[in-house]
Amino acid sequence: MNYKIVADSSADKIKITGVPTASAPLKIITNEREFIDDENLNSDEMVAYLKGYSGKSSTACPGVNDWLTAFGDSENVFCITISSNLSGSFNSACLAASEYETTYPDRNVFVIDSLSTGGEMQLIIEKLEELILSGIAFDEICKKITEYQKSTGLLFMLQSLKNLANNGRVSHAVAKISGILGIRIIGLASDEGRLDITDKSRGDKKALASIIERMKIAGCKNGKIRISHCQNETFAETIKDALEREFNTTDIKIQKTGGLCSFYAESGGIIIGFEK
Ligand code: X90
Repeated sequence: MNYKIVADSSADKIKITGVPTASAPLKIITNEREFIDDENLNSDEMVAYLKGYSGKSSTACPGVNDWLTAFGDSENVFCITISSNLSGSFNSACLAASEYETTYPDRNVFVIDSLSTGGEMQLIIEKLEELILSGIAFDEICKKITEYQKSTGLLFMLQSLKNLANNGRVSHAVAKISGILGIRIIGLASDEGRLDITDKSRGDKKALASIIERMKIAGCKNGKIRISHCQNETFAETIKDALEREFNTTDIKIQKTGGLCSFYAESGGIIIGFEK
């Protein structure tokens, strides 16, 4: 029985090595250029280009064929998507899964709606790797991963909500506040997988205090934390040090946001997946 873990590219770069993986790319589209969020994308160049571009921009989720390509010829596939309340990715993954299982009746695909993105998807991927390597049955892994999802959360800190507002993922009224210099918008992925904005803090110091407070309230414990940043490595390191002290945890990793999260989190944005 071979296994594969597949996620859309909103999960950022997949780092596990114990089980084969594949990423289904989302796309970032402007009137002039189209960026495919795969390993060839230079997201810093994309962010720089977007800074100087004033026309319309949008994104597109993976199509059924992108998912089928990612499944490859694996017997057991675990497929993780960005929140179904933010994207059509989950829907197209479900269509791909049913086509795959109809064509190959001996194969299984379990599609997981992360109700989140970025670092929380990373945590789900890492837990799947652990469960697969433990040798338990496919159905058992499905049950355990569904249970695990209840014990993970996601916090974000954004300096601009422009692309989120222009694409209808937050209201323009809320986005306006984020245009004020020095303001950091902080929030959590809600239970329904939407952006739940909780704080507007001025400057990094106050933002850090709000981040810690919100993570405490959300039930963050001394488990794993996965931080992604869009061109904000210094502050990501500061957050890492503070969270290590606050939650007495040593398993914190930092990585750059991929294309999709860079587009929406924008320069300076930080996304934190954590265990409760
Ligand atoms: O299908 C598509 O075109 C993709 C649409 C994605 C829209 C939102 C992505 C947000 C990414 C922002 C902070 C994290 C918020 C997560 C809340 C569940 C990054």
